[in-house]
Amino acid sequence: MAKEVIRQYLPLLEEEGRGAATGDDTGRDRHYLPELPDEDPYQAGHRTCAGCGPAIEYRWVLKAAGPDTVVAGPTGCMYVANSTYLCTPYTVPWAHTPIASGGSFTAGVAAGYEALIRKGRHPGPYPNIIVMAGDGSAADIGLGSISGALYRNHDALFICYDNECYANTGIQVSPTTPYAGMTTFTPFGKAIPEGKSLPPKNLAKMMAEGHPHCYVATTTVGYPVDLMNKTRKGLNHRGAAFMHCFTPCQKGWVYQTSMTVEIGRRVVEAGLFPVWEYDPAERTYHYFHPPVQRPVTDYLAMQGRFGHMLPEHIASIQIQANRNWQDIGMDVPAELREGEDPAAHLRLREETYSMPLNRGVGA
Ligand SMILES: Cc1ncc(C[n+]2csc(CCOP(=O)(O)OP(=O)(O)O)c2C)c(N)n1
Ligand code: SF4
Ligand SMILES: [Mg+2]
Repeated sequence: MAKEVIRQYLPLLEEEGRGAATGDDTGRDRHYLPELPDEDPYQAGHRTCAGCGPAIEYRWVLKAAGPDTVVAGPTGCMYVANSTYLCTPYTVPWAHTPIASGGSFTAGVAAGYEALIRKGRHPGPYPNIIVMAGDGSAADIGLGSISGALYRNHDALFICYDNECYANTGIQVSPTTPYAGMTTFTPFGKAIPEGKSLPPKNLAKMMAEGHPHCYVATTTVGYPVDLMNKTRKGLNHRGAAFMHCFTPCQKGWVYQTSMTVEIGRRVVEAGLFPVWEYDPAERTYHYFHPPVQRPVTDYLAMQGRFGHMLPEHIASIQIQANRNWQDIGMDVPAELREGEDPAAHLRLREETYSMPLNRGVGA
């Protein structure tokens, strides 16, 4: 007789008090974390760049998931920089997959564990099964295989760590590269002064709208507790879950290495990366309303990849941000409305912007 497949349950971490997102007035408490597990299934000693956003995301995700976890990683920085010959930073089983097949590989792992447990050939419980794919993989080359696995509802967590470029092969444009983001394939010049002229693909909304039975969430490395709780909710969800995590790439975006977490917050406060959860039971979106709303220049001016932007490019990003504020049910303050006019801006490299309160070393 088939054995029962027992699932794990991961309790949620405390988000109130100093663990919650705080504003400029109350201090940003970027380094405060609640009681966390001691285990670090993603250990130090890997070879990602200093300040690498995806490495921070990997660490929090695997800390939240714990030791009874199996991970897959399609080709990208987080495969190449993490696994040199005979050496990986993982203390849990980990597999590299081709860039196109993160979804199908993970579907196979999930179906395999179910079968082994039912047949009594694995004692269980069912492990946490996670794939962490870059944006080039999840939003582009491997999109079909991830969509297929979500559609078939395999019990696993599918994550896109989004550094808004094909980083590993030399910072090429990807579908999630923002408008005006400079990459080696979208240089600015006389013909196209903004660099990238297309808007980014809205991957997370595509996944939620297209797979309404799945748990879908967005988060950033600027909100570690939110990131870990969404990891746990995705794993606790019986069936397929998808999480889109904004992860700055220090090398590709050109900013001070200590600013990765700050940029992960500012993108939300600038209205450029809405943080939300989609609940498949109610079929509704729950939007996070940040305590601070900033002009987009507070975010853009921290990064060299936007340094070429002209006033009309900044205004067009502010228009997009203002639409996002309305979409998530927030008012647009007059100051941000004024930013829709190119006459309100200088060239980006001449703009002044507010620096973070908690400056890190070297900031
Ligand atoms: C089918 C295929 N095309 C191209 C490549 C080359 N390639 C290796 S890593 C990489 C970049 C992947 O980008 P992303 O998924 O965003 O991960 P990141 O490097 O940014 O972490 C590419 C294009 C490949 N390995 N396989
Ligand atoms: S290039 Fe970017 S994503 Fe890749 S290791 Fe460096 S900081 Fe991380
Ligand atoms: Mg990428």
